[in-house]
Amino acid sequence: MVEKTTAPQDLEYTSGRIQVLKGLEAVRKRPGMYIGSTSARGLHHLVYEVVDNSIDEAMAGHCSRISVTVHADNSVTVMDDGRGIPVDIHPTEGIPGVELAMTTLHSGGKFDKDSYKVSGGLHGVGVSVVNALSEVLEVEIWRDGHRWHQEFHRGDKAKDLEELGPAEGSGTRITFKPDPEIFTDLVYNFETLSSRLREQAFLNRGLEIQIRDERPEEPTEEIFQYEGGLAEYVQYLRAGRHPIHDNVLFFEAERPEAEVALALQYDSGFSENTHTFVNNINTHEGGTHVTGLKAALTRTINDYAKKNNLLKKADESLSGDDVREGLTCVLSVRVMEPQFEGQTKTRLGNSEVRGAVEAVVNEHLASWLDENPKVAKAIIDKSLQAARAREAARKARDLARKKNALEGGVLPGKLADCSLSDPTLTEIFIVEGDSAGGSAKQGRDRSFQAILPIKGKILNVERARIDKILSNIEIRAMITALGAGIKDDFDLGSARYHKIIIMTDADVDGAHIRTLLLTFFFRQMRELIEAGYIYIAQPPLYRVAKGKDAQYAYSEEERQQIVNRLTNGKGEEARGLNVQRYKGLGEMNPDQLWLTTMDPESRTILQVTMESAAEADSIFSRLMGDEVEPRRQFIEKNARYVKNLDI
Ligand code: 0RA
Repeated sequence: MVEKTTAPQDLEYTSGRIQVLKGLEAVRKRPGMYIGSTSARGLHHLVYEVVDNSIDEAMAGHCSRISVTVHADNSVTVMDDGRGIPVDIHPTEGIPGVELAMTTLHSGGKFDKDSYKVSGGLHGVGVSVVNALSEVLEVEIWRDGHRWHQEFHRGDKAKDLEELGPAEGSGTRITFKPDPEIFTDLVYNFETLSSRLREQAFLNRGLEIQIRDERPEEPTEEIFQYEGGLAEYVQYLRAGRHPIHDNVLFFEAERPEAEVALALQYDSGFSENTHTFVNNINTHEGGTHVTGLKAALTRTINDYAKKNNLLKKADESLSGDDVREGLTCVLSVRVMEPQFEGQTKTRLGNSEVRGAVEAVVNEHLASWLDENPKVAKAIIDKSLQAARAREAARKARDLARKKNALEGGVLPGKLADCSLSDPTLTEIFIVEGDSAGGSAKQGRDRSFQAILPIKGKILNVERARIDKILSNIEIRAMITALGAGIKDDFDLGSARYHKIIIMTDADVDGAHIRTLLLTFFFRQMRELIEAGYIYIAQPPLYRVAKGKDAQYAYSEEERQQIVNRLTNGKGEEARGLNVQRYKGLGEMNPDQLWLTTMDPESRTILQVTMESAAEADSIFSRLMGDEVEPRRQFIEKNARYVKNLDI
């Protein structure tokens, strides 16, 4: 470090450097603070962080192609055709710009905002964090006719910046290998990466993003490039549902507070699919921009309906939920200094953005409705139907409440409740079929485990409207057992259990029922998923026994391992070996079910989380919409999907 003690400005840089050094050490000490976690989620975050830098370069108008390659050893290369990271010596730090970018935490504040901009990544931590958490990071730069190279190990410079020779064009290539000392999971999931890159391609119209997986014997490759941008995104998200108008509404508008882009389309379905972004970050938790959007939709559609005498009664009006039924919508906002709030820092807090979004949506939606009276009429008819169904459902609910109050018993008869009532201690198993339900009731620890058996296929909630959902017996049993209401009336604080464990057979039917249940929770009780209350039980596939020694296998590999262990490598043919395949939960006796699947001491359960509501949503739509083929494909590989939800 250069010693300078005279000018106050230099003092600042000196102390700045010290902070920097502490910075990268701090990243390795507490990686979770910077990338969220050191499991699969954090691992994937490294890629997003690097790609976000290239996307910034694209947003600045200097880059048109980005490629991401996962190599056989799970190292990753991100390459772009941008201007290339600067290599000249920084005037005050005395090192090349690229070295500064790679070794400096939060380089943004201290340097010229325009030329050393930090990325808009979720945590906004920049590429130095990726460097700190990589065993090796190599960067290659094409710039001003030269090719440059530099290498780092665990955040430390391993090689000085070196000129490799002449070059044509410009760009940056970063290759990093996540550090096994840091990450508990080192294997990239291709689906996870590609869905995120697809989303970014939709948000950045025209940008070409290529992803390549070199791990399989036959490398796979996908290219995402959408000239239609958000409008195309809406069509992708709408998936199998039937649109009620052909053209997607799309507009872009600029205001001093924010740049706003919106695309929307209505379909004949009953769900709402709104996805919102601020500076390309998915704002799962909503925020001021979403408030502005909702206010504008409700107001503009009501105004149009009144103005054109489409409401029957003088006092009839459409609620927010009514005007959003069957809506697929993507809102993308760019804000100069976004304030992110909330648990996962995905809620926009800037109050000035609300009015800006509301104003531009009011204006553009109103003229679109005026110009397309047939479409407007169809949307309002649909909203009116929603309003009437909602009213009918409310009446039915009131009636049901009164009936319950009269009869005294509130909980469903099929529920075998637990004796404890503290929800933080209790769990409920939702079990497919009465016979498995019986085993579960006998095998459970009744102090804290409740059992709710449900019959066969529950109602497909994606395709049913609220009044029908509420009249379904299985669904009603579930709602009352969980005790927290649904949709707008949902109250997480009233949930009667903090673990809700879906336990279905390990076969195709079981997978289907599990999907239906997940759809139900996703649509009607999303907060349960967000709170991490939903789990999937993992019943074993095999029981392998030799003499008194019995073990359970949860996968094919495990079965082989156990067989080899029990037979000293002789295999399935060994004498006295008994391999039983479980086709359903009902084949296990209560003790076995307890031991393998229910006992917190010995079981494994998968927590269902929502890293990307957008992706989960499109999967659900694809599955539950009108098209049959995607559903069939899904069900075939369903077990994998549930694991993916975890990332
Ligand atoms: C700051 C300034 C300039 C380029 C970049 C950053 C840049 C960073 C990354 C990270 C990945 N790819 C990138 N491409 C560019 C250039 C400033 C100039 O040329 O005037």
